[in-house]
Amino acid sequence: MKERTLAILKPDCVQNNLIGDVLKKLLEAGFTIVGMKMVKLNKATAGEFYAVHKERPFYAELVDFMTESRIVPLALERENAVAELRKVIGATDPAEAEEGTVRKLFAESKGRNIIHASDSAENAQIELGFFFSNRELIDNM
Ligand code: 3AN
Repeated sequence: MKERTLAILKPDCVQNNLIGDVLKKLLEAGFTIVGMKMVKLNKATAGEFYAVHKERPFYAELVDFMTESRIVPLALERENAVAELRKVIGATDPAEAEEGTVRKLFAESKGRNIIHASDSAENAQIELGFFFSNRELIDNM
């Protein structure tokens, strides 16, 4: 069954002119882009998005990074989208990511790691709702 998940092309992706390269990898991996926008988060909104990481030592750094510049939230669709996207992006730390993954190819560190992907079907629904209205994601407006 087709499933949807959320990806975010992070500030380092936008700053380093890698939007096109990363989108190409995602499309080659069989994802259909069903929603796409460019936004700039403020500290409050970025903090809300990453609220689950509030107690982690890197939380402030993460919020600062995600508000450095514009980002590109993407609603992506394919069979088994959540798990397949995690595979395509690779491990959080690019040094540990497998060859050919987005983070191995383009990311510089654990913090500045190019792309976010929802980690479960449940979080995908919540995170899609954070950036896209139902209306934006229906196929026949
Ligand atoms: P993933 O993005 O692979 O799901 P998580 O959920 O462990 O990774 O971490 C959420 C985000 O927090 C990561 N995308 C990364 O940008 C950031 N992060 C994780 N670990 C660190 C760290 N040690 N230092 C700085 N940022 C980190």
